[in-house]
Amino acid sequence: HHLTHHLPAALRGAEFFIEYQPLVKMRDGSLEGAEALVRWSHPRHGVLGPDRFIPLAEHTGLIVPLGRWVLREAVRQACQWQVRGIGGARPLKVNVNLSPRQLHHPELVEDTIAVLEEAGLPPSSLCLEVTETAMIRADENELRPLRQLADLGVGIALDDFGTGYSNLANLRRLPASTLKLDRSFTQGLQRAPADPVDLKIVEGIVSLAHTLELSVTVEGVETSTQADQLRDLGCDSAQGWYYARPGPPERLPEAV
Ligand code: G
Ligand code: G
Ligand code: MN
Ligand code: NA
Repeated sequence: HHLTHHLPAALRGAEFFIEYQPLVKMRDGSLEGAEALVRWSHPRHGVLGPDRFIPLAEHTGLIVPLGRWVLREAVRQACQWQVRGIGGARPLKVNVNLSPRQLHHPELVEDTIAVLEEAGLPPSSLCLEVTETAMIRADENELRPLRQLADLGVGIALDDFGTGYSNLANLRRLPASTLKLDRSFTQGLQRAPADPVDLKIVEGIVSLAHTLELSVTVEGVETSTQADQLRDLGCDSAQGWYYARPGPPERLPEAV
């Protein structure tokens, strides 16, 4: 694949950039932080989304240096927001996606600590997102680094939750602090009143999450109808086009 071929040079040549999508507290609509989403500004193909190159980077192992670059860049950015007092009294957080391959990397914990210390960002201002599927597949050895980071105060989010067929009892053994409800659930709440079964399913997941002391973030909120229903169902935070699309870091202060 020719894109695969050009990944290393693209990383050296700084062709990647990050957009940030706001995360909003549902209770009062305030800005809580943002998810870092990487893009590739390809000299010939234009801007490529992560779905075009993350799987390739995973396959070749380049995801490790690329992921490290995203982490350093996003942490540095969060630090700038905090220094400039954006988001008011509560310090803004940044969410960074981790690929399964990065979970297996022996230096994940050291690298993450080093990046946080270098920038001077408190660990609690960083949240690492790992897909539910990757988490379920992880064995104790692979969960240990996440647990170490969680013990330091780093948030761990179960991304795309509800698509991975978790054994629900299994959730107890995961070092997660947040469950990110997949946007397929949000889509079920497009109309009001929504299908009562769809409502009950979300209600059940939120209740289970809160019992396990996990906060719930909903993905893919596109309308006020969805936002209102998800807030009433007890979801804690939200992300989606209704609030803001992913954008450059300069746009975050006025995003919400
Ligand atoms: O909004 P967007 O099309 O950028 O996101 C598509 C997918 O790409 C999301 O599921 C997100 O988890 C993933 N993604 C975005 N940025 C990164 C990244 O830096 N690392 C990894 N591993 N995945 C990412
Ligand atoms: O990590 P994750 O898969 O959740 O990455 C977010 C992905 O979802 C990105 O591709 C982002 O552009 C996309 N996205 C963010 N908000 C919305 C939304 O409100 N609706 C839809 N359809 N996609 C969204
Ligand atoms: Mn994500
Ligand atoms: Na996701």
